[in-house]
Amino acid sequence: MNISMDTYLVTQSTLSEARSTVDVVSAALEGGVDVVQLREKNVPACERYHLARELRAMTADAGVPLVVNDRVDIAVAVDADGVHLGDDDVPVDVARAQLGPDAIIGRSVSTVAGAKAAEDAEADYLGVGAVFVTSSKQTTVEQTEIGLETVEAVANAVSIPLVGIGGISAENAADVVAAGADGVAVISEITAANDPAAATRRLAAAVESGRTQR
Ligand code: TZP
Ligand code: MG
Repeated sequence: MNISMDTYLVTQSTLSEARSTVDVVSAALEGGVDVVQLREKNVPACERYHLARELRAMTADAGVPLVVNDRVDIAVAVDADGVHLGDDDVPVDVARAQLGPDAIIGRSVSTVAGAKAAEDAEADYLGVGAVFVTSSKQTTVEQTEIGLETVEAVANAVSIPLVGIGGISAENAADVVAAGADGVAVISEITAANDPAAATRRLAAAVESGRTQR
């Protein structure tokens, strides 16, 4: 897979008081974001589909990949570039059969064993986290912080690209990349920022700086 993943925005409208998801994505695209993932866990499928269509048009204009969280059907319906899957979703090979060989299929992992399994299943990239404590992902299970050590261990164990996710900001993004991540995925750092375009640029600069620290 040959796409840049330096800065990766995961949408979650519940974390933006000031703006709609469309406005956040528009600003992030203006700031040069590399990948957009439609997440929106709390939005009904019909709304998620309409939002996906809108984001598809915007990201296509900007030449930026759009990935849909969880829902292979919505990804197919809006001609998204791919999907992002986790433990609760369909397996990577099932999504691949639906989406075809060129689709970008990402997999959330939090351990080295999970990362190797995802690579074996031919995922295209990994979302590794939660790197730091975050309140953005509400689960029934206590969210555990895997830390930079696990990012480094995963980076050493697989050869597919990986983005760190969870509690990442412009202040710690360089450390995540220095530990071996190819980029950083964020919700709140961009979504809850006063200026999402500027926040995106700051993150990109931090990623660049992390790369020089390897
Ligand atoms: N997966 C692991 S942590 C997380 C997800 C979706 C939430 C990331 O949100 P934030 O606000 O960037 O910490
Ligand atoms: Mg999922």
